[in-house]
Amino acid sequence: MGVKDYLLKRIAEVGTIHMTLLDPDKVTVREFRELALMVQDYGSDALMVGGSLGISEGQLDEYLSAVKDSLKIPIILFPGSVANLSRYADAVFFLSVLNSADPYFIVGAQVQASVLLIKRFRNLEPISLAYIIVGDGGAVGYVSNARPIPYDRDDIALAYAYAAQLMGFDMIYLEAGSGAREPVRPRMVSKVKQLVSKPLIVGGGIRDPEKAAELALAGADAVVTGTIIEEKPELVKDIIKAVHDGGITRRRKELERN
Ligand code: 1GP
Repeated sequence: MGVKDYLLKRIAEVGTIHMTLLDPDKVTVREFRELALMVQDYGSDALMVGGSLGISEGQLDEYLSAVKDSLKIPIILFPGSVANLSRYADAVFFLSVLNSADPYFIVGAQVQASVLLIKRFRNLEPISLAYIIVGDGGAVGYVSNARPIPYDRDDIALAYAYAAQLMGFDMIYLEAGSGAREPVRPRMVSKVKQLVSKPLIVGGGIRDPEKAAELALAGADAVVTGTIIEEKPELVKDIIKAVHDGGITRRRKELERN
């Protein structure tokens, strides 16, 4: 089964999946391996690997080859640049920063990456992703020259997400930015989810189980956490459980309504 199909299957099973983002720039190879195995043990559904500034292909290979054979969950690249590809991953989020003011981040980098995917990384499964930056935006908002959507402008987020669906992206990501002071608001998630049927990923600034559960209940199909594993690793297990419990509760309510 491909990685996209696996993610869709897990979303169908638990309502909301949890994905862990690890940035190889912030940890050693050994820490990377320990954290990846830990989150797999805690029930995280996939490992996303990347960062806004990015590391070289050689370094990435070193990190990923250290975990590849021990991980059962898929490794999905979350590239900050075209240099962040590795044959040791299973898939790559082929992302377009839809609300960047710079066409390079909407389609330019993707054209460059396509050449690499066709010629050098044929084993990587591309999953197209509309990446929409909200609120704080964090480093990725700055680096990709995004015009972040204000936290309370659900209407603008919905318009971007619906456009992404019409354009045929596989998945949509509402991103407040790594380490954001405030995550995307549940109200925005639920407004987008009412009209958009593509899997909706939410991340950035999620630091506690309560917030993670709120986002799952609001309609997120996937919740991503990154920074918390560096700040308070003891919370990660509860966050993953909160995501799954929130998703299952939402799924039950949906079934009761229909
Ligand atoms: C960033 O959404 C992810 O791309 C994760 O954000 O590091 O704040 O958890 P945090």
